[in-house]
Amino acid sequence: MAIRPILNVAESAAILKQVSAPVERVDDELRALMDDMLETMYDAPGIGLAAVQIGVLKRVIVMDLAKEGEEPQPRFFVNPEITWTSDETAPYEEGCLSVPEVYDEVQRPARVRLTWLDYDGVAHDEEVDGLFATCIQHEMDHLNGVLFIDHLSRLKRDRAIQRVKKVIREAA
Ligand code: K2U
Ligand code: ZN
Repeated sequence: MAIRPILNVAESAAILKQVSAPVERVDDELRALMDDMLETMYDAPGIGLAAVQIGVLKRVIVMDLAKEGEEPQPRFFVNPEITWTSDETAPYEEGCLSVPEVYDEVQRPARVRLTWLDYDGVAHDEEVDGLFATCIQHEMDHLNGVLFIDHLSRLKRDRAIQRVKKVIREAA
């Protein structure tokens, strides 16, 4: 297991804007990647992470929605697909590990139906809501080269990128 650097929009926008490729097979090499993604996410800390955020253009997401003090509940999504979205939407104050120190409200479908392969390559098909629905849509956007700031106004998006550039400059 290894903690990998997380790409940010100020330095790696070209990679973060790319569409990730489907996974051919769920094997030990892919499981090693998912282990690294999970360790990197916990270290950030975050509740979700897409492979593109550590520079790997594969359609893989990890997530853990367990709250502080709860038993960790890691989830692995290989080749996830959203097959249905509710008309009803829900707002959430989103952040992103690739857009540090920027938070803003994003409206997304409140419920989605999701298919995916898990850590062992077993297929799943579930309808989800709440933070699970919000987070998986945020991560699926990453797999399609979309950041949550792309859902904001042009002015807010440009200001967000300027803010990240300042945050990265000051961290250097
Ligand atoms: O993709 C990422 O950068 C991780 C995201 C996941 C996420 C974004 C928006 C809404 C839900 C999940 C976050 O940076 S993880 C940080 C976080 C923690 C608690 C609640 C929301 C975001
Ligand atoms: Zn993100």
